[in-house]
Amino acid sequence: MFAGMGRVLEQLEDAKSSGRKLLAVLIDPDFGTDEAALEHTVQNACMAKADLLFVGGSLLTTTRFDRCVKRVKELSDRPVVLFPGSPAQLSGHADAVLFLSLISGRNPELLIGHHVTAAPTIKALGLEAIPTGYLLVDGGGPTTVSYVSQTLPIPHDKPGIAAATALAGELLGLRTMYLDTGSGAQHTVHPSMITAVRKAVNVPLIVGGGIRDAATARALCAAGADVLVVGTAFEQDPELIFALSEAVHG
Ligand code: 1GP
Repeated sequence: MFAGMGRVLEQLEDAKSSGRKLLAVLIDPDFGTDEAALEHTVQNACMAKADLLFVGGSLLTTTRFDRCVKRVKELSDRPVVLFPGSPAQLSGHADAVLFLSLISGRNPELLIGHHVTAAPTIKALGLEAIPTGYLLVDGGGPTTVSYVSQTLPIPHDKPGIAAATALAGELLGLRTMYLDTGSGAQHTVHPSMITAVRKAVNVPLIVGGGIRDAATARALCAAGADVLVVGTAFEQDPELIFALSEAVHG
């Protein structure tokens, strides 16, 4: 779908305007230390025509982040986009980086601090930075991201808070919104919250956390998600990617 790579943000915007839904496969760099599993996941992602490969995680325990991104890029013909949990997760082997502001939280380091640290490196590496409002939503229990970020998620049944937060992010100039219940969450973002945010903003909506089956993927796309991100479910069952890709692409 993304042959002849252009800027990733433009590709997201084009897909949104034409109503094409996208699937992003999230690769946890720690999982990526298992070379055979990494290779299998990336090959499946390409065969299943997943649209994007995200690499990143809220807690990094491997020292081989750059090598993982390089390997993903070598193995795939999809755009590789960093989803960094910290300024340490940057690599010139990627095509773009989600330049994340955790706008559901009130931790200044995640609203501007890490950005100051990362900006010179992003420029030096020549990475496309995609200004992204990150909204952490309660998915049924504490997640690594809520603990590591030291922020409170938006309650799952408060779509109005999510909509107002996303609108503020759009007014501040952010170009995509990422609604996430966190990796391995019990529940996905509720479709009614996605619809409320969809009505509030025009930017592409990325939705992730706890997506494990095709019916859920279809419901989240129907509610207004433009990009679905799936990580944990593919680590547990690499073949699931084929059914989810079909559900997203219709
Ligand atoms: C996490 O949205 C991603 O930030 C993906 O979540 O690992 O639960 O698919 P899962």
